[in-house]
Amino acid sequence: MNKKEISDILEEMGTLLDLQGANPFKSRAFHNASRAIEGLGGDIGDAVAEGTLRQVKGIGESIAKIITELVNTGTSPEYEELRKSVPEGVLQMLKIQGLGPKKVKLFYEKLRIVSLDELEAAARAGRLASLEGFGAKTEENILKGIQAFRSRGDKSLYPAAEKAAEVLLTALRKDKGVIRSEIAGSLRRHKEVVGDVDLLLSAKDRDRTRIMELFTTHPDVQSVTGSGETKSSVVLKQGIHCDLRIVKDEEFPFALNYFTGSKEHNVEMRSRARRRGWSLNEYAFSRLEDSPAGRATPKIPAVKNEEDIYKALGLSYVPPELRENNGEFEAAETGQLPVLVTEKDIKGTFHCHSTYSDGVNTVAQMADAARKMGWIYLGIADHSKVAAYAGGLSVDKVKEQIKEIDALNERNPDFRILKGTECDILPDGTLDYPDKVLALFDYVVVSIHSSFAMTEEAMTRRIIKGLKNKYATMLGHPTGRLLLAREPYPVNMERVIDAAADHGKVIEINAHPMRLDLDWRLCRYARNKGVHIAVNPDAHSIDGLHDVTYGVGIARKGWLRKADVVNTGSVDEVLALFASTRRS
Ligand code: DGT
Ligand code: CA
Ligand code: CA
Ligand code: ZN
Repeated sequence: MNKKEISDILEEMGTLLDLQGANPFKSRAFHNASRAIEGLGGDIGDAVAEGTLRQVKGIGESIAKIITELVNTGTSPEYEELRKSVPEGVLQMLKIQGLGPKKVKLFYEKLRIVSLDELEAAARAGRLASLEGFGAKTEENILKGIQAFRSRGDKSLYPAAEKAAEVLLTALRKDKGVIRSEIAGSLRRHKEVVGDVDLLLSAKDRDRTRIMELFTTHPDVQSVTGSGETKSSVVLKQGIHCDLRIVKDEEFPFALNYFTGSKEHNVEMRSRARRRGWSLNEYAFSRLEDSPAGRATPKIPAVKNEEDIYKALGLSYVPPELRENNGEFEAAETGQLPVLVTEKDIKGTFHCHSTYSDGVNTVAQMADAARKMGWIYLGIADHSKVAAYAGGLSVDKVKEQIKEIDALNERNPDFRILKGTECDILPDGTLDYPDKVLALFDYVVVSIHSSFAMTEEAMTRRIIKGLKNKYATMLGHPTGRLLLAREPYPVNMERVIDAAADHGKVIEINAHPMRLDLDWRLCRYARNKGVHIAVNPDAHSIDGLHDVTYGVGIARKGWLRKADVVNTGSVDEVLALFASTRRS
């Protein structure tokens, strides 16, 4: 164990003692010791071995004993004991802004709250206000704090990371010394959540220091966690971590390739280079001393951009989204990489809400916005009747909406509003409207919004039963996950996809940045089974329509081509496909 680890454990022990309501002198001793260790010069192992711990100010006999145990064995009985006394989730609550041990202790002891989820539910229900000194305002602040903690976490949702990257890059590009610049890392690979943002640029050596300073002093930067000539790291005000690397321009393609990753992709790139007798790193190709190809080592070709690196290795250019060592090398070797769907291919979308249920814009406003985006159709799929909390539609309302849409369509023959519903799959797998109502729609999105607590087997059967309904067209947000906030419900997605294939049903990629569900890892499986995918924004407003872009990113990451995505088709093609889903 190193100094940092020991210091963290002492700090945690102090906090655990606070939570237990122990003698404040005792807990303070641990907090003090933690700081003393953090600031200790030299090696902690040496201090233990030489028996000099007691000479450190702030470290008494009992804490010296604990540190010795930690260094020698990696743990200490006293620490283990303390940890057992307080549930994990209670410690997590301390990470919420404004919550210290005193308040958390109250929640835990008076209300038996032992996790963030429970704390959130209690704040929502107004149960915290029953405690002395708490009111609606504190509850509101706690909810805000929980939300901030979740969006921060260790990771960021894609749009927040993308926005941060673009703001920084735009600022840096104003410097005349910047030659090339690019987003790298998981963001460039279009992962659904991003750990840290990686930025890369090329510049002459003499310009580096100035550009680095531009980065570390940017107004969005909250703290600088590392700074050097070629790499700096910062934490932004929104809590997002960001690395900037500056390389020479001739190194740029290699650095871009390396820092785009993934690690697994890089490993395979390197091993393919080795087989040619070259080494490959973030700066260049070079000749291996002990080349397996011996004298026959091919000459290293000139590299001007990333394409040249792939070409040199006998590969076609691999789009960043596919760089997960997930079959892209085999495909790139044989010229079989897919031509990926693009945003320009999208002609409309299907899963959108209006003021009839919980949307904020009218059907006409939504359609108008879609037309302005260059689309030729828009599907409105409001909630079904059981979803009362979301303004689910009665059968009368359904008929009223259908009439309104028919009238709008008659007035605007150049644009088609499609009549859909987002119909709940009830716990027993039946749908929330009877068949004769479902038959009124052009299509039916079936989804789950309640009764999540089921076994995987029961949930899988429930979804398959709902999807198999003659009138079901497509499955909405298949796992119910909310990225960085709510886990998926238990469901065997392979079996659901198999059922969709057997019954000719569509599955959506819900493009809302917190969902991105169907997961990209399953898209190719679905595609290979012949399942069509719809990219749906689940828009509750005009702005929400633009989320389609995130869904297209996920479709690309899932190897989908234009023909695999339903909403690249014309109105007639879409309606024909929808009709075909009712045959089974
Ligand atoms: P993240 O930030 O966790 O969402 O994921 P990445 O992929 O952005 O990971 P990050 O920021 O740690 O590193 C950026 C890229 O740098 C990564 O995708 C591949 C490359 N890289 C980093 N560490 C290693 C390594 O140890 N080996 C190899 N081959 N590549 C690495
Ligand atoms: Ca990263
Ligand atoms: Ca990084
Ligand atoms: Zn929904």
